[in-house]
Amino acid sequence: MTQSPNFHLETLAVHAGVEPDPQTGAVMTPIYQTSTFAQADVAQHKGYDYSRSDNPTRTALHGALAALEGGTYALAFASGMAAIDTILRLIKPGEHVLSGNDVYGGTFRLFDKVLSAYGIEFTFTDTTDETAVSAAIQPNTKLIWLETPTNPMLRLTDIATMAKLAKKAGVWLGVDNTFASPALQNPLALGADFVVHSTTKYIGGHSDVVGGAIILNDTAVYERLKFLQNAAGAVPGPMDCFLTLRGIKTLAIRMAQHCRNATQIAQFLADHPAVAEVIYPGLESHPQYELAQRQMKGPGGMISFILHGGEAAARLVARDTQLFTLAESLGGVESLIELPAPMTHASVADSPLAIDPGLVRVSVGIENAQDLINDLKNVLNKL
Ligand code: P1T
Repeated sequence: MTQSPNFHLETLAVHAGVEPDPQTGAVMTPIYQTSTFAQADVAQHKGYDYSRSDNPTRTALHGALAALEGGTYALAFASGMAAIDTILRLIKPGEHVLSGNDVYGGTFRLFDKVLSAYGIEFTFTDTTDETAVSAAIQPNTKLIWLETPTNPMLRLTDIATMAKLAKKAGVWLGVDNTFASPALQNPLALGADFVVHSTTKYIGGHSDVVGGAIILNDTAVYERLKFLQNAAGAVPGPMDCFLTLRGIKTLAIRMAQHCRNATQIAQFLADHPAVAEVIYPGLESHPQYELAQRQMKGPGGMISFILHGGEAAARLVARDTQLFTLAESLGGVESLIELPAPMTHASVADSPLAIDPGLVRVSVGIENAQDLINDLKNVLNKL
């Protein structure tokens, strides 16, 4: 497909990065399930020599990811954590990273338990507070890292404001856009230097593949990241790239349904007497409702809530729903429910980032909204 900045997301999701196979005309990108490629002569090949360095199915995925985020370059990884880890390899011992204080538990663990030991300094700050971020920037700061919306508190950071701040300080801004997906928010357009995704989530969309991605515009930094990726080797296999590409085709329509369903469910929860608090960027009660309206094309499919019955009630709800499966992860077509404190965010338990053990997080799928509401109602009415 001729790439055009004028195509809308729905069109890009179906076509971007994908061309009919030059050999056969196959409309779907083939799964080039090969580790290596024949060479005509020593070091003479058709652009591919070894699948850690590159693979045609991965190349197609790179094209799709770059187009979705409106970036020049994309790199696909074996997981979201591998993508984040590769960006952090741009930072040297003695340099400083300013991270949001409400990031995914695994991201916190990587920063605090792994990379700190290699001499990289981290400060965890509330990135919703511009003054706090300004004050936390140090002479050796190289990177500001944030999620918006955050996992699992669904706090929002004004990306454009952070980008201005980062530019003024001469530091990079990295945004983990996993919760919004490229359908709802494009951080590069707002001034971020890197966008990261756990493509395991909305981009893949079917809970059948683990993957990650970095999208960016800077050529020199891209070359360095590509070098690091090949040197360290956390690449996705061809089948994983194919599954992710296949998922991307329906990203736009899935996100629209996730948003519609979650909006109805958040309202239902807010009205239910067993529920003490609902956190959802699409509710006017969200403290950053106005920012959500301005920065996001939709409020997303993730909802967090707290019950009057606290942790005991939360555990019952998570155990007893039928359509909402009790499981980690998010962003798939099926609805999931979990308790971040003992599950996805167990790694922040003993830190200042610890999550209320009574917080319930749901990833609202694309099923019928009323069926999902009935499932929650059945359990909540028993509390
Ligand atoms: O699981 P992986 O593909 O490595 O992605 C890590 C990751 C990065 N960023 C965000 C915002 C994430 O939510 C995740 C993974 N999160 C879960 C598995 C979860 O259930 O929250």
